[in-house]
Amino acid sequence: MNQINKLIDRTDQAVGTFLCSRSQAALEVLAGVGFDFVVIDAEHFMVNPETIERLVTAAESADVVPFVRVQENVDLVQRTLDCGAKGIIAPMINSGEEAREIVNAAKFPPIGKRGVGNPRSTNYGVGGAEYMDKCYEHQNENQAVIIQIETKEALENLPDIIGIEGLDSLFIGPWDLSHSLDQPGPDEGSQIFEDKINEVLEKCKKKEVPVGIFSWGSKEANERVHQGFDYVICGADVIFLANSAKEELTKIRD
Ligand code: 3PY
Ligand code: MG
Repeated sequence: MNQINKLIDRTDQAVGTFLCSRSQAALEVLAGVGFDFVVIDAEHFMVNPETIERLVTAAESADVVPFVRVQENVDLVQRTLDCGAKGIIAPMINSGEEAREIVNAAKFPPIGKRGVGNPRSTNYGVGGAEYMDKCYEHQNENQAVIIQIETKEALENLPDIIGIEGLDSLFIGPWDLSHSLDQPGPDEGSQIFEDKINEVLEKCKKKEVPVGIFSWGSKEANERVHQGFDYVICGADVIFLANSAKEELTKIRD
């Protein structure tokens, strides 16, 4: 069972958040307060591969599931999963072809074309060939491939994207989607925008593909859960820091 389904099964409403700061301490705090998963964001922040490995390792000790949002290339996908991340989120995927490329990089044959090796996720091969084969099989099942839907083109090509074997979940990026649709942001209640979100949700439900969405804060996250989303990624370490710092400072200054 892939990580997304495991999370949904365990909690009924899986909640994750982004880690933007590259900080191990922040990751451990987020784990400590009970987030189900943390997404290390290498799309919008300068995170090098060694830092990804360090944070994935720290997440294991802190008992929180580590996903990584990779950059818009496939190179990082294999190595991110090789170092032990429990899943990747690929942003800005616009077609079935692009989604297939991600699945190819993330899944071993026969589902994809990921190359085998003896990385951290196979315990460096010290258990021998048979053990490594088991690792590859386990990773095909257990490492989640999450495709981000956040453009007009992706909506148009949704039927091609959604049916791809090896794709474990879709995740809506509402901010980019609102820009791409030339609609006001998710916080401004555009009906055209909400209709599009509902369309994705319904199509995923029909195909039994787990679907998640980003929310800036808890109010929006609760609404999305009630709407039927299987999981939410709510906020980010830097957003929480900004919110509580602002609140405390205002209380002193006011
Ligand atoms: C977006 O809203 O565009 C995102 O990528 C959020 O994760
Ligand atoms: Mg985005």
